[in-house]
Amino acid sequence: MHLGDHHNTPAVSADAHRPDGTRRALRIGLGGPVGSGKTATVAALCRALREELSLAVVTNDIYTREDAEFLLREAVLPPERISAVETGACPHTAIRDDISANLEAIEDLEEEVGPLDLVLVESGGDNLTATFSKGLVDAQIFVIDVAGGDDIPRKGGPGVSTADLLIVNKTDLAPYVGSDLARMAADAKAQRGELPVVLQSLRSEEGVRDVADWVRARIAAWTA
Ligand SMILES: Nc1nc2c(ncn2[C@@H]2O[C@H](COP(=O)(O)OP(=O)(O)O)[C@@H](O)[C@H]2O)c(=O)[nH]1
Ligand SMILES: [Mg+2]
Repeated sequence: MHLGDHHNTPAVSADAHRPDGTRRALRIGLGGPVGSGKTATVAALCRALREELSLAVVTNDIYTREDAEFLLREAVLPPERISAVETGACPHTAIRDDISANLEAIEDLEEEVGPLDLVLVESGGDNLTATFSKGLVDAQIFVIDVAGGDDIPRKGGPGVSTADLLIVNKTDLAPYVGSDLARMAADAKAQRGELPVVLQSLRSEEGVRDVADWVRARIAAWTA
């Protein structure tokens, strides 16, 4: 289910080229609370897009490499296309303030397996306030889920209100946790205006389809 216009002008960070003059990959960040489905969405996007795009993933974990290991186990991409950044104590810092470890991981991927069309950067376990630096990613997706409480869209916060795409994940669980999807959609719209919202269940047949279409549109705008 799609709400709003998904053809907004991309927020493109300043330098679209690598030092050697070639166009770098479009970089999309995925943030949101622990357990909302970021890694599962990354895995589904890799499966949906890997035949048509050259892609790679950077994960951020606090002390472990669990997200990267999950993606490796699931074999969503060849191992050399998955890179893990261990962020230490504060996962916000690595995507917002000191982004050097992430930038280095992306540049290494571009060198080793490039040219790349797309790099997905998953943030480490964080809360509702973490957003990516515009120096690190060109667009950001914020992932929340229906089991986290249906008042989250109403409460807002920078991720919910300003991310380029908001995903309300796990709609299959709504009946079990008493979440009102229509209300979540309306609250999200009130916070976000024209910015798009996708309600999805990765357990359904459509799965990540709407989000994959949104990514395709961003890639088309990036390479135009
Ligand atoms: N029922 C249901 N479970 C999901 C869905 N998406 C992800 N999950 C599960 O939710 C848990 C947390 O997902 P994960 O992607 O690891 O969350 P992350 O911490 O945001 O990266 C895992 O057990 C996933 O299999 C969904 O759409 N529906
Ligand atoms: Mg994860």
